[in-house]
Amino acid sequence: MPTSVIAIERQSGCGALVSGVDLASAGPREVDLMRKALFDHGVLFFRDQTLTQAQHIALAEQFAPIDINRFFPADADYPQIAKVEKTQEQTSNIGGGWHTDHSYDAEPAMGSILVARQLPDKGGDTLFADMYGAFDSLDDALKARLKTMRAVHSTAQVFGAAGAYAGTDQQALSGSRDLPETIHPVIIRHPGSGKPVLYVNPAFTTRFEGMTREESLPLLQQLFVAAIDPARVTTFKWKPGSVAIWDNRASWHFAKNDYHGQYRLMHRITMSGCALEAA
Ligand SMILES: O=C(O)CCC(=O)C(=O)O
Ligand SMILES: [Fe+2]
Repeated sequence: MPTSVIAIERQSGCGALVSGVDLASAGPREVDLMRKALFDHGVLFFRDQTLTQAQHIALAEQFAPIDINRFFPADADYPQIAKVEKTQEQTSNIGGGWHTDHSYDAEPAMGSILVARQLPDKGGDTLFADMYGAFDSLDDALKARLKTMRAVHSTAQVFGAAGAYAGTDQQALSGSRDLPETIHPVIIRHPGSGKPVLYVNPAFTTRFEGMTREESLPLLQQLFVAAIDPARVTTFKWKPGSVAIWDNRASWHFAKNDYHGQYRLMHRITMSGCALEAA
C-alpha cells in the first residue's frame, strides 16, 4: 500500500505547516514524525482536516496521556475536550494575551491539539512565538546568568480571584482557585529536542526565585520583549478544517480578540508533560 508523503514546511517566524497527513487516521509512523517536528518547530499547522471529537481524542492519546485543564468548561459529551469559546455577546476571549499553557503546574502539559469548530467570518487568528529563537537571541552573558536562575509560576494573575478573567464576561474561568506556586528553571533543556529554551511567560511567571516582583520585573520585561520579536512570531489564520498542535515548552501563543459580535468555538485537548530540568 502506498504511504503518503509527509511534507514539513517551516513557516517564517515560528512553526511548520504539515501536509500529507490525515489526522483522523494517523498511526504510529505519522505520530512519530509529527512528534519530532513538533519538538523542533514548537507548533505544527494543518489544513483541511476532518477530525471528529472521538478522533481528536484518539490522536491526542497517541502523543501522550490527556491532561484535563481544571479551569476550562468541557464539551458536554467528551470531558477530555475543553471548549475555547467566545459567544456573540461576550467581549472577552480566552487566551487573549501572550502565554504558554499550564506553566503553573509542577509537570506542565506538553502541548495541545486545537481544532477549529466554528469561526468568525474574519479575525480570530492565533499568534505563535518561538522560544528556542528567543533564547538564541540573547547575548552570551545573559544566557549564562539565566541558566543559573529559576522563576516562580502561578495561576493567580490569570485565573485567580483578582486575575485577568475576574469581573469580565469570561468570569466563569476564574475564582478563588489559586494553586500553590511552582518553580521552574528560567532556561530549560527541552525534554524532546534537548535544546535550551526560554521558559518564562507574561501570564503565569510572577518573579524570579529569591527576588521580589519589583526586583524581577525589569529583567522579566526584557525577556518578554525579546520573546515577541516580530521576526519570531507567526500569525495562523484559521479556516474550517484547520488544526494546530503546539508544544508549550517551545512556543507561546496569543488568541486575537478582534471579532466582537461573532461566535468562535475551538476544541482543545491538552497532553501531559513532565518536570522540567535546567539547560
Ligand atoms: O483560541 C485560541 O486560538 C487559543 C486559545 C488558547 O490560549 C488555548 O486554547 O490555550
Ligand atoms: Fe493557551
